[in-house]
Amino acid sequence: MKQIQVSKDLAINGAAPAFDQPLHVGRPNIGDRDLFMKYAEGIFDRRWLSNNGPLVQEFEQKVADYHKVKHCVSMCNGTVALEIAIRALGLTGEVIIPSYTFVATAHALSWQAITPVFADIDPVTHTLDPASVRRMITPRTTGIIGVHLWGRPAETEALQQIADEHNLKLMYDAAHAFGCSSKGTMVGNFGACEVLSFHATKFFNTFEGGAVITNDDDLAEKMRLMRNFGFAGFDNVVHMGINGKMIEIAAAMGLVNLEAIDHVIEINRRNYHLYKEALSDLPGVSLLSFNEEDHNNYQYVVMEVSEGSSVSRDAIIEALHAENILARKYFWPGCHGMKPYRELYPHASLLLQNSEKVADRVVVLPTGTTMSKEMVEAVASVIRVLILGNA
Ligand code: T4K
Repeated sequence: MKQIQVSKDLAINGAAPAFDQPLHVGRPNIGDRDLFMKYAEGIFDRRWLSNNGPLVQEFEQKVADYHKVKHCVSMCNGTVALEIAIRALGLTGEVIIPSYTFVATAHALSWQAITPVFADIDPVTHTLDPASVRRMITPRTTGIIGVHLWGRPAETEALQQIADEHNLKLMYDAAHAFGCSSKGTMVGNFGACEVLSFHATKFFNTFEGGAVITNDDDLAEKMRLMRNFGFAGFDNVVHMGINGKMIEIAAAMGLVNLEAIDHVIEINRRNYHLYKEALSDLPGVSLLSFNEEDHNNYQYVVMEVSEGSSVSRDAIIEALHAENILARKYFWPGCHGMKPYRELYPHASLLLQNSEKVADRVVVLPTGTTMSKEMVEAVASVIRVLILGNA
């Protein structure tokens, strides 16, 4: 790795990239490989590969305990988990979601012929603005899906109040929020149910995977049946269903990564604070903060670039990519700006001004166990050079 000191050292000025290999946002964290191999041997010995195997059951119990909820219904990925939760809750017609989220939140509804209606976000928290949610309610609305974006819980009390007043179902896309809490209550205990993602790029992964966590016995039972084609025992199909099952080898990865979770969070926390310290005095640049009194997983380091910055957000991304730092502008341009939804809602941006503003500001920086202290410092110094060199 090259030392970066002055602006002419940047790759966009003709120098070699700061890093020989690309630094990715979402590089997987992988726990003890020997333990994983032991689990794999057990799977082969038992010849039980899928369909609610013993590792899946053990994994579900541990994830439920971790979040202090009654049920964890594991699934093959977070998107299918969303789809099953939406169907099990009986959502139809229109469902209100933020536009500023990963597109899977919207797709999970559209895929089932339910209309996603985009509400705006709070520009500070990046989560659903309850006032905007209220404005989007129509006679066709059946539910709200809040998103705990970046692992920071949405405004759960205000959303529950709206749902209760209008007799709407409330659930959460908690894909980013494994292990997070709000005012001391663990994610999993808000709304009717909450959906986790264990995708490779999440700080906690099962290769691919997801789950719905809930305290509702009937809902959990229904989702267990739905993820297995609706079968309630041999030959007896009682629900519309799909194949949404988690496989044993994914659960093995989950059990291994659960052992490593404290270590991963500690590294993420360290990296976040290193970035924060190094970038805090830069004009026009700020890092999204976390409530340190709650549980956070710090899996996304979100830098916001405002008008006061000497370099635009897109120019920063371009310069970082030239240095082999593959920062991302998640979740630009917002779902309403993506082709399947842009054509449905040509005037949506009039109602989604905060979403558009935030989508134009965000740069997500690499973190996780593959990022050493020195690497984080080097990424931060590239950003410093870029901003201060152009001020
Ligand atoms: N709701 C929300 C709010 C979500 O953010 C997501 C997923 C979902 C629902 C749906 O959950 P899942 O169905 O995915 O379980 C990635 C992930 O694919 C996606 O899971 C995630 N959100 C989203 C935020 O990020 P992309 O399009 O950014 O993926 P990609 O291929 O560009 O990979 C990201 C970076 O990670 C790249 O720089 C490469 C690196 N990478 C990736 C993989 C898979 C690795 O280094 N190793 C790997 O194995 O969507």
